[in-house]
Amino acid sequence: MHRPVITGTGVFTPDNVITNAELVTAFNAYADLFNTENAAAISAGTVEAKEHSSEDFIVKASGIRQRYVIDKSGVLDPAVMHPLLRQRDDDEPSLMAEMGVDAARKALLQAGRTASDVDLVVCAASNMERAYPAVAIEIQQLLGVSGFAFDMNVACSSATFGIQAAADMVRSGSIRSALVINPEICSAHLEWRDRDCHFIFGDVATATLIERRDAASGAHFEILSTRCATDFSNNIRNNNGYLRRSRPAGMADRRDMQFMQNGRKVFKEVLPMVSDHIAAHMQSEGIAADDLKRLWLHQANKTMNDFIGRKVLGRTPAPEEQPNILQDYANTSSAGSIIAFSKYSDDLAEGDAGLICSFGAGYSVGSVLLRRHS
Ligand code: CO8
Repeated sequence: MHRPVITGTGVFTPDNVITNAELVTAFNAYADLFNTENAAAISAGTVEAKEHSSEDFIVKASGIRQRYVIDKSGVLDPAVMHPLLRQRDDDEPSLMAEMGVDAARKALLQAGRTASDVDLVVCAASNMERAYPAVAIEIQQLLGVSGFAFDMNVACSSATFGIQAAADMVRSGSIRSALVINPEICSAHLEWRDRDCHFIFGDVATATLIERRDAASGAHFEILSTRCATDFSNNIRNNNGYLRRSRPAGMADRRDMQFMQNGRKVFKEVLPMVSDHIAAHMQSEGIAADDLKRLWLHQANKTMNDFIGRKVLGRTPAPEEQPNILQDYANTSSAGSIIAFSKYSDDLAEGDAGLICSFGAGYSVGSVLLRRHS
């Protein structure tokens, strides 16, 4: 049995930022346009008028101040309201692969490794650019990794579930090391025309390198244990999929083919699920609240994270104990907790324990208990 460790992480951040001010200006122009175009139906009561969005609401309800996106021109055009992404030739790297390769190279560099040290690539994300061939296998080829690769999807929990799969394989000896890569193009499955959710998501890619402890040359985090759980719910759902063509006509732009959620219910149901999950995981490993030096939580909502932090530690965590990145990146689905880990873990001391936890659609929750070694 080998002891799995995280030796490197990488984050790819798109060049384009959309601030809340820009987002709300575009949304409100779209709403005005919609209301003008549908004035007769709105006054007849057959179509509902669109209400304006507000910066104050967004910050108060979520803590989000801006988001990075691959394309902002389409998102901010009131006549378009979705990203405009060039159709790539089959011989070019696909977009998810390109983002994933960038993050993966940064993780390898941090660990002082090359592609030849890696046996497995997992592309774990909440949506895939195509059905097949697997994006992971394309990333494997672009990096020059031998061995094998596969895609997996557990929505927001994809990264932690991927880390569990990779860590178990390292532990058993079936692989030496794995890259778990999370390219999230959330902008392409977000409904930018719905004020209830248009502010929630952003684009990013993260990568985590998992190796055997005896191969690690520098500072690293030992994966003490992982825990995953799921419980079916329709409260976060997207009905897009390959059966679309087989359905009756008129289904090209249906609301439920983009991200749908009942945010209030998610908030209420997921909070106890996550708090209980983390408490049970820590208890089973004999880690007390006082032993935990850092919580790298899923980045969906600041109030949600404040609540979980208080529940887990039994007191209000200091900002550095539970770092948030959602104010800058918004919700980046599976990548959020890994961005927080990547940016806020270097300062931990030998022997310090920390926990990564992601949660979301499924419902799903995954946690990874770590110990720092220098
Ligand atoms: N501007 C102004 N007012 C608004 C806006 C807006 N933009 N949006 C809504 N309002 C109004 C509402 O209409 C409502 O008005 P009224 O009281 O008159 O009905 C009022 O403001 C309050 O609205 P809510 O009750 O909806 O507000 P909340 O305080 O509940 O905040 C949140 C909404 C932020 C969505 C909150 O409920 C939340 O964060 N919930 C948890 C969400 C969560 O964690 N979801 C996880 C999803 S991520 C995931 O699993 C990944 C899925 C795959 C990735 C998808 C990528 C696209």
